[in-house]
Amino acid sequence: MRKQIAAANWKMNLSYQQAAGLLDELLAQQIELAPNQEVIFAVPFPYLAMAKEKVAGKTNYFVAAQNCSDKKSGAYTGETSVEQLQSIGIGHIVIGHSERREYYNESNAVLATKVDLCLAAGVTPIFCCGEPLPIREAETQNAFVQQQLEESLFHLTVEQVSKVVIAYEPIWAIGTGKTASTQQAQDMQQHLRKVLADKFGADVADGISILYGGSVKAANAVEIFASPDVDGGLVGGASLQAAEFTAIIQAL
Ligand code: G2H
Repeated sequence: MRKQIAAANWKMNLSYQQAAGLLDELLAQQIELAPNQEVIFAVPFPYLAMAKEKVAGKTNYFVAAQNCSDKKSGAYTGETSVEQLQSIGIGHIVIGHSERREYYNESNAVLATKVDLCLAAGVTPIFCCGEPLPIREAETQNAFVQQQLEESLFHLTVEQVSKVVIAYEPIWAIGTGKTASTQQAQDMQQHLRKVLADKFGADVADGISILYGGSVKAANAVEIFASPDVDGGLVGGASLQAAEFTAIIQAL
């Protein structure tokens, strides 16, 4: 059975005190997770250790970094390596969020390197993909997102790709209040699973969790998560409010 995941992406929001308070409030809900359900908090770097401490002992709750360096180690001022993150117990890293691709020019090739570094360190990459509005309007979104997968994931072995979580996030639906329709999300995610099946085999593709991201909130999570190829969500804005994110977890 595929993992169903509610992943919070806090981006560059919240003070340390606000972040600690939000985690306290959320974890106080004692939301019971089924064995195949996971909750992941992708928090700013300075809060990783604090967040790790708060989720310690809570089954199926994890903390993720929002990014990592594409270099293994060395003289790269201001960067943080996968191995450094792994050494403080971080087991998940968000790779290739559209904001990284757009504002920091992260290419499919660079993201392939980051995925490799994660897998070499035993860290799960949450690999983000998705098309901008002009591509959606030109109705070429399937080929565009397929190419992102081909260029960043297709060099992996079957064993390696089985450890990747994918998040499909149509850029036109991120932080805009616009959500892809349930059918649009399902259609793309079904397409991606077929692309993965053609390359790696149906069994492998069936085991890979594909999350949807882009203005997921309490009011739409149940419907979006109900689609057969949507295995949860990567949630930005709505993950900053305890009640909203609690409802999203409960929608898994
Ligand atoms: C997409 C998403 C979280 P939001 O970036 O990754 O953000 O839910 O605010 O659209």
